Amino acid sequence: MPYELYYWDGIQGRGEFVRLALEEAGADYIDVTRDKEGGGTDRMMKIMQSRSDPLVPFAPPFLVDGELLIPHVANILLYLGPKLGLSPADEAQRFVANGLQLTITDLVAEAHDTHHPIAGSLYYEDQKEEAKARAAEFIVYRIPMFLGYFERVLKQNPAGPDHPVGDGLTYVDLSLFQVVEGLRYAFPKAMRRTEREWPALIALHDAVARRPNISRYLESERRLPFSEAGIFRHYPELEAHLDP
Ligand SMILES: N[C@@H](CCC(=O)N[C@@H](CS)C(=O)NCC(=O)O)C(=O)O
Repeated sequence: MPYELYYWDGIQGRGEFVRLALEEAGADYIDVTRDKEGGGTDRMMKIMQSRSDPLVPFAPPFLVDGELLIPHVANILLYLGPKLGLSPADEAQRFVANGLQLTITDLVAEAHDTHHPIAGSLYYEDQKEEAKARAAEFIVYRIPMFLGYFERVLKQNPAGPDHPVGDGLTYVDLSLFQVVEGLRYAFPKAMRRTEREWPALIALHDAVARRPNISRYLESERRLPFSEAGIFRHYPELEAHLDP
């Protein structure tokens, strides 16, 4: 049975962190809302609106594997990692990987809040001034804190700086690739100015991009472009205060 990934149609969003793992592993999966059979979004809404299923998820992404329904990116990757060969072999190290993935979850939430600092239910245009203040803070303090942290994790890995945890590729490597991609899209000026401060992280990003299954995926139609409907959004006014 193929895995079923449920996520909003038309955007990379948080679903992309799961897709990258499935794609790297060459796993058999259905991206339900994009499936050519159609009706996927209705199926997803029906699952989320269930009044009887004890596994009812609050929000996508969620993964269905047979009888199991698993919500939350980090939780999905904790589950899929060993099955896809994308987790450390050592059990204790799997919790290290999960901790890193949960930090990525925090970063993603903060990246979202740069364009929706007041409420997800309001239009960006209705919270633009607050977004400018929030994005300025994110650019100056939070991007360096998060990326500086991941750089340190890479450099402090006893197995070497090629991977954040253990001595082989895990889903955390793939998610860090997506973090760099997303931040480059959303804040190109800020990233151009600062990313040389994180050489190990950028080297990891480049190594992931070169992996055969990932590069094939990135070239495929399955990889949607970033857009102003996703998590990482590019609004030039949010970094207009920076030099080119
Ligand atoms: N912690 C969850 C967050 C899930 C989430 O916020 N999903 C968004 C789409 S990216 C959503 O549909 N949220 C609906 C809501 O918060 O009301 C995860 O990491 O998967």
